[in-house]
Amino acid sequence: MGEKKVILVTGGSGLVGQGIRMAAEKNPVADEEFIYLTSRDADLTNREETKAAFEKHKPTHVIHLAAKVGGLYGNMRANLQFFRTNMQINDNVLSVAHEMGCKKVVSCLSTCIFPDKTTYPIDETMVHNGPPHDSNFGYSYAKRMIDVMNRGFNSDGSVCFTSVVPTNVFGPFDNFNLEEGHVMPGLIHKIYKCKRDNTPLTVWGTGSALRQFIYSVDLGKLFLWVLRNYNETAPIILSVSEEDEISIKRAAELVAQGYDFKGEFIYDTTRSDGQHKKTASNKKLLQLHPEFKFTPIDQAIRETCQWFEANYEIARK
Ligand code: NAP
Ligand code: GFB
Repeated sequence: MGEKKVILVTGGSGLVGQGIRMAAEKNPVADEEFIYLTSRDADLTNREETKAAFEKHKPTHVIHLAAKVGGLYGNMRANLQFFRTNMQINDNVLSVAHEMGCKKVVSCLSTCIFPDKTTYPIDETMVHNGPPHDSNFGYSYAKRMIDVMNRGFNSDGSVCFTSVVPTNVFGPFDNFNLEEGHVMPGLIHKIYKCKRDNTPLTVWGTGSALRQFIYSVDLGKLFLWVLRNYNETAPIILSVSEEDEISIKRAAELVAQGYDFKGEFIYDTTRSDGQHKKTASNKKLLQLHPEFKFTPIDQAIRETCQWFEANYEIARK
């Protein structure tokens, strides 16, 4: 048996954190103890509270997820707050983890932080090659600074601070709030109500934007693989393949299938489409982890619709 690992998961109560918890509970490893933090345990924008949480749990490893997170419209309304809050959280967590002697920290970027004007597919070398899409510049620059700090903390070679770059994530325990959340939970929430009330579905934007979606259950497994096997400073994209990219219209059709909803789709084109596409390559992941199998998206959406329906009262909405 190896040396005991105490793995602190910041943002452990959220969509991605719950995906990691499900993966860790399904395949437990004897020398790994997971601790899932929520903002009630510590407000990580506050350095004293951050330090107290680390002193209490004495982690050897950190999966750093905690962040101010939102969909396109939440970001468009509050870019400065997304930048400042996430800069505070990230600087506190990474600097305290380093001070406390944590051996490895896996932080979380996002495929929406890459340059808006770019060639495709996007890969891990392109993070800083130009300004991000204007709709979420605050969140994007704060995320990019994680990569800068990782290079700084790793400079003496004694620790491994790295990051992953998930594409759009969805699954159980998501934020289903229509104005602040992401598209997939928004469609799941809306179509649940359209089916219940026999009303037409309003899709925001033209429906022509393209996205790659990863199921939180799959992402949880990939986070554990990164924790145990990936030790480069450079980030690694965690996404389905380019050919799995779908339009928002197709995503809405798949959610409608998940609920057997046959009502009308209305497109509210007064709402922004945001980035048209942010097609990312998962070539590096598949070269290092070739046996990984993603859940088919129609199955993942169906399971998430079932979770939402069964947990409607407690779901964040
Ligand atoms: P989420 O469901 O909103 O969860 C956010 C987590 O961060 C929650 O546990 C929340 O705690 C915690 N948190 C927020 N502010 C905090 C603070 N001031 N102090 C301590 N904890 C705080 O978000 P998510 O989708 O799981 O995102 C997790 C990570 O994945 C983030 O870094 C995000 O940028 C990244 N990511 C997400 C997506 C996506 O599509 N969702 C895509 C790419 C990357 P409470 O529950 O107590 O509020
Ligand atoms: O997930 P989402 O809000 O953010 O997706 P992004 C926005 C796309 O979905 C736009 C369309 O093309 C919208 O027009 N859409 C259609 C909807 N109906 C809806 C709906 O009901 N709700 C929402 N939210 N969108 C985010 C970044 O970009 O990606 C974040 O802003 C984060 O920072 C996230 O990184 C992963 O995919 O456009």
